[in-house]
Amino acid sequence: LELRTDLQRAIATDQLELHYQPIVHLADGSVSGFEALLRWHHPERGMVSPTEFIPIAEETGLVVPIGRWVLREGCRHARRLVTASQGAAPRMSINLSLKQIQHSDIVADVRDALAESGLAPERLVLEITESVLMDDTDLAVGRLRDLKALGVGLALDDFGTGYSSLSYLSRFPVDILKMDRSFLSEGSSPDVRSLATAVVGLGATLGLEVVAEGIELAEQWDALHDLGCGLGQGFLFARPMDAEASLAFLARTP
Ligand code: G
Ligand code: G
Ligand code: MN
Ligand code: NA
Repeated sequence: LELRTDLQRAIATDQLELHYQPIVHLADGSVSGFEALLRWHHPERGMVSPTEFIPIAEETGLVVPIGRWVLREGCRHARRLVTASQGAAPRMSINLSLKQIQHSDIVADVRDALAESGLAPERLVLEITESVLMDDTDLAVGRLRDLKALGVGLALDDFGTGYSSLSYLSRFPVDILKMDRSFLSEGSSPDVRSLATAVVGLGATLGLEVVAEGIELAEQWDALHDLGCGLGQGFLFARPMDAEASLAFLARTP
């Protein structure tokens, strides 16, 4: 497809941009950090979603330079947010794809992005999905251990949607579970609620932080806080926003 050729040009011509969505403490709504979400402003098609172009980037290998750009830009902006913050310094979460972990020198890329930005490693969280854990286990375990050794945090994204068994959790050095938003989609349905309860309990048992994704309603916030879920993300708190807006958000939401 022509999107492939266009994607090659996207980095060089400044068509990529990161937006940032806050992750908040459910106790009081204060900011814990932000998740960087990639946006592509295509010259003719307008905004192209990452769900559309990340698979193309993976097939073509473009995910390596794109991912490297995301790491550099995300860390650079995170450093600005840390400098601007009045309270606890916010963390930055960055999504990594399977191909990035397999085919790039991801450890060097992360180390370089940290060094270049001056961001403290513990302020960076790398989000991976269960597919990373399942695909090539030995390679993935090795890479994740090397990343952990840099001092960054690791989050398991979309947790609960894949096929990974609980045994993965003991083999991979994960710090954070991001509970998929499908666990909240039925709102107050008892089944969904009991699944969310199970994930929060699992996090507590294993000493992992839990982030509930996709919170859209005040009742969901209340229910999750009552369950003991520490962190949340969703349209109720804020939609993904551009870099300047994220600085303003941090300034008014300590
Ligand atoms: O951002 P939503 O805004 O539409 O993101 C859609 C999907 O794209 C999510 O699953 C998200 O994890 C993924 N995504 C967003 N930004 C990035 C990125 O920088 N790298 C990778 N690999 N995936 C991303
Ligand atoms: O897979 P990942 O968790 O990285 O995807 C993040 C995606 O979730 C982004 O596309 C983001 O825009 C979307 N998102 C964030 N908050 C909400 C929400 O409250 N509701 C819905 N429907 N999507 C959300
Ligand atoms: Mn994510
Ligand atoms: Na997710």
